[in-house]
Amino acid sequence: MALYLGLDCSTQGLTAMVIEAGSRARRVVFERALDFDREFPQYGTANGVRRDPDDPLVVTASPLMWAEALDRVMGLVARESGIDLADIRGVSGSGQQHGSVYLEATASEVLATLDPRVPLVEQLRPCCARANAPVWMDTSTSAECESVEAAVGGALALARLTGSRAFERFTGPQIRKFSTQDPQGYARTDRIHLVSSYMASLLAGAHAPVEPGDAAGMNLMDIVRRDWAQSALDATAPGLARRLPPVRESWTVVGPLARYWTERYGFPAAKVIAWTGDNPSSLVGTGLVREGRVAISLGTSDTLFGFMREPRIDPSGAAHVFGSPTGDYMSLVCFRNGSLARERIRDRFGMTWDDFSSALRATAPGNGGAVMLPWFEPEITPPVHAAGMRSYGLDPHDGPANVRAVVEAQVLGMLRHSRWMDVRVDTIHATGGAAANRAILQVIADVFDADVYQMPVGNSACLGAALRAYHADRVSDGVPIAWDEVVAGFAEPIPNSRVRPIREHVAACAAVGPLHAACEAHALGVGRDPLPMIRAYRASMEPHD
Ligand code: ADP
Ligand code: XUL
Repeated sequence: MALYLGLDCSTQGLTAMVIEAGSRARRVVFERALDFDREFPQYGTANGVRRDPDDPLVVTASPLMWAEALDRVMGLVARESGIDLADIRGVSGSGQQHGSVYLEATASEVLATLDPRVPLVEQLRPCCARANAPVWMDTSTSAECESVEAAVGGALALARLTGSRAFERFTGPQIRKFSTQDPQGYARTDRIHLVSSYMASLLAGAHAPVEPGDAAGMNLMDIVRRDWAQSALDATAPGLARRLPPVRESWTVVGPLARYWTERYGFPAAKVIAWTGDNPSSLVGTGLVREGRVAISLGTSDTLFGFMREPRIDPSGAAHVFGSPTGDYMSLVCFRNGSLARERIRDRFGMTWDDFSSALRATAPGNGGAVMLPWFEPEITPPVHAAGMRSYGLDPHDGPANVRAVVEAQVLGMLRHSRWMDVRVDTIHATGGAAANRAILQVIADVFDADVYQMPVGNSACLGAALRAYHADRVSDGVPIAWDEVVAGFAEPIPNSRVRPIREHVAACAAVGPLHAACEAHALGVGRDPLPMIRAYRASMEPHD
């Protein structure tokens, strides 16, 4: 039997999943999650992070908490899974992206000689050059973002080089801030890890490399060459190259599980595979392993992410391009006004979700040219700082028209702001709480002219990690396996969940696309008044004799 262990060190907790992967059986055999707040109260986290009381923009977590959680979850896998540990062939993982861990030179020796009798956290404590790891929720580096962009020739130049313009949460600007605010701490730092490469290092008992999926979230890696970009390193901090792990392929075997794990818990010397970021891992865990497939996650925020063969860049600078663990690329586009915007409209008209769905079904695609821009909160895509819903030609008292307006605006926005990917989307995997709503999925199918499938609820990042371990084990054994075959039977849509586009709806949605683009441009202050266009559209819709 071939078993693979996937781990996901996310913002709020650490999850372990064991899968059986082979020609005979394909199933999840064990899953266990540890919640940081509940299980490790001594670190004082709320939702897995700590906010600096003096500066709410600063958000961190302790790398020691992650080490302690890894130790505990490995013990639980050993004791509670009921599996024969000897069957585990590979271990990999995913981490929340962008967060960084700063270790002193003594870490190399400590990792290489981890004592199985002493808790991991005690052995690591002395080698942290910085007590706190800044995480992706930290937004305190605006000044650093500006200087990094200026030094490489502007935001677009940085996006072309690294896949993204500078973002506050990205690792490069965070490193720059640390190096200037705590030069002594930076001088003591021998190695800067991502959360992913740090956790892989603990498993292997040696400094692990980073891989292009997660390294693309640093503003430091050349997205085409998949290696550090010297101009970005120079723009960030002095002596940075020697402090970074090497960039290696996603399926790199870092080494066998360290003696710490084999002797303390009885694991075999299974292969430790490089870890990636949670979003690249979810790409695998939702089965997006070929071009034409994207996922739309309808959660608190909405995100669209998808597989790309080529490293294309969003010229507007709103989206990200990361490496894909398959060796290709992926896009990530975030829309802050997702479920919360839909809820605003639902609640304003006193509806249930069933009423909301009925309203969507009862209204015509194109909404008679009535347009909403649902920026109830400041928006990420497109960048909008001043919150406030805008509307054009929309009756504020017409509940059903407002329901259609909010959903069409969101989905047409997803299409418009993912065009730069230049990928013909034929299949969409829908996830997140609102993916339960098939009326919303119908709008997605009609706007994208693509089949939409519901994905089972589950930890797709953790599943992606276990599947990556399976893939890498096969590659390193010299029997490579196609990615479609890796995900088959695991990362598949719910049977019979397909929502097909309706031909007349597709045409109606395509016809209002330009109208929405014009309204958005006007609302952003870069376009003319769209009302004449709306009038012309409405006139064209009137029946002719
Ligand atoms: P998170 O991003 O916090 O993980 P989830 O993916 O769990 O969020 O999605 C939660 C959201 O799903 C809720 O905010 C709610 O608005 C939305 N939701 C749940 N059921 C429905 C439904 N039937 N129709 C539309 N939206 C729904
Ligand atoms: C992606 C991002 C988050 C984190 C945490 O850019 O910041 O999705 O990876 O999940």
